[in-house]
Amino acid sequence: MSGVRTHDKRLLELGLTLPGFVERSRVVASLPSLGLLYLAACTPAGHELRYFEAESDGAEPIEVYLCDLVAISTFSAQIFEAYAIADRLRRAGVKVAMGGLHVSVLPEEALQHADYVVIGEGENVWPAVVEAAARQADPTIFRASDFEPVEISRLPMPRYDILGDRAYNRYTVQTTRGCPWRCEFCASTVMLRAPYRRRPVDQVARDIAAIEKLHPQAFIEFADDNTFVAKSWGKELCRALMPLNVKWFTETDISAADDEELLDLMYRAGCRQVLIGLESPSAGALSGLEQRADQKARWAPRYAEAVRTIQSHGVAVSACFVLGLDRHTTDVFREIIEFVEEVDPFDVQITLLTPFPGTPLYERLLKEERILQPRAWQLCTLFDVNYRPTRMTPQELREGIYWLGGQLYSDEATRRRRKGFFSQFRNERSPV
Ligand code: B12
Ligand code: SF4
Repeated sequence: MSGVRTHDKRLLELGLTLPGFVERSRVVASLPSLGLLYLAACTPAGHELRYFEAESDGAEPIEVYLCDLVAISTFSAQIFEAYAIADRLRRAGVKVAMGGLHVSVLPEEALQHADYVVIGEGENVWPAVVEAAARQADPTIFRASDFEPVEISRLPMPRYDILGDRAYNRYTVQTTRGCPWRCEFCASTVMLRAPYRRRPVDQVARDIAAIEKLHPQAFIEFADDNTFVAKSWGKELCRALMPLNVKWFTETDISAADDEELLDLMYRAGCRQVLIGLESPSAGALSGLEQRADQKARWAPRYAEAVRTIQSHGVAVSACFVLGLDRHTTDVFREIIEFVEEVDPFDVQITLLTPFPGTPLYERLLKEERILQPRAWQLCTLFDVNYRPTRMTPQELREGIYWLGGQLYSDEATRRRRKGFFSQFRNERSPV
């Protein structure tokens, strides 16, 4: 399902006027679903495969009604659109299977709309779903844990070839699955409950080469949660990517800054930007947020230096902040501006604390009776407030993101940061 989602009207309006917002939504407006391309690669022989996008208006293309079985991949923000599509398809006699992050945590909810619901990673389950559909089996829930675990070194090549000629801004490749950390609010692949795994680097290179053959000079986005946890594997990956001469973007934690050889290799291998979840500019608000080792609070005192180190190697940092953590007062908006002006990350991303279903955060806020509209999954956009913060009101939080967005994404602020990035990069490169 294409497109980005926000319901907050003021933010939508701001999105149309602030250059930084517009630029970013253009980039992420549409990416293909890598999960579905993996399923396509795991489909038993003898079936014809087609890939369709339901556009941002939630409408499905008419051709989808010609299918016998439709696989829908789900995130929370679009789940009601997905259910509506599933209901229409089933009324027309088409079988529907659903999987992905949302239905993996709420399978019973999904089973009211789909014939087959899959919990967890889809690759090894999918042939059984296809087989169930072929024999018109009754609606049921499939659990990945009842099948062989997905062997990361034997993932097939995603079927990029079925995407047709739709122009995507970027194409996604996975190099790792999961993340070793456990942030309270995290709704990423970490939710699929498998451990952190790295792919063999030659297979990653194989997948990228396949994309480049179909779409020369395509920009690659790694659909990872945290790529460079293991530094020596990271270096191996970069060495394998160098000959491909591609440009790419990924998400990683701040520890990438600890290894300058890695940073150098990343730049030489085509890494042009990393997105890093700093979450808050200082340690105070971060304490307890990462629940395994309190890692984010431990890293925070080094944030400024780490961002500069990464950027000095030519890799731009998109610094991400989550607004509305329990220890945040309205001072946080100003603190973020101060951090950003001091450090000049190339890009900044601000989102609101979001209680995604299945996360420890959702459970805690529900218990504390702080969720404003329980089960309003359409608000899981990262830009809509659906809980009561502790040290400000929901409205103060909303006003805060409008104000901060205005400050951070103005032409002038964007230009200033970019200038800062290039001067950090140049200083490193010029002979002393
Ligand atoms: C790429 C990406 C996008 C792309 C999505 C392209 C697409 N059509 O899929 C774009 C840029 C469009 C996007 C947009 C948004 N995204 Co996004 N995105 C990601 C990202 C970085 C990677 C997803 C990915 O490709 N994973 C790799 C694949 C292989 O894994 P997978 O999708 O989980 O699939 C596996 C299983 O889930 C399962 N499976 C999946 N689908 C199906 C279907 C069936 C039938 C079966 C059997 C199995 C199955 O099998 C697959 C293989 O094992 C994730 C972060 C993350 N690491 O997950 C965030 C993430 C998914 N996005 C998120 C959000 C919030 C959004 C937006 C709401 C943001 C916004 N305000 O607009 C929108 C919603 C978009 C929409 N239209 O619904 C959240 C979602 C959390 C949640 N519970 O919903 C995540 C987790 C980021 C985060 N940490 O907050 N996003
Ligand atoms: S570091 Fe990022 S991906 Fe890992 S658990 Fe925390 S929020 Fe999730």
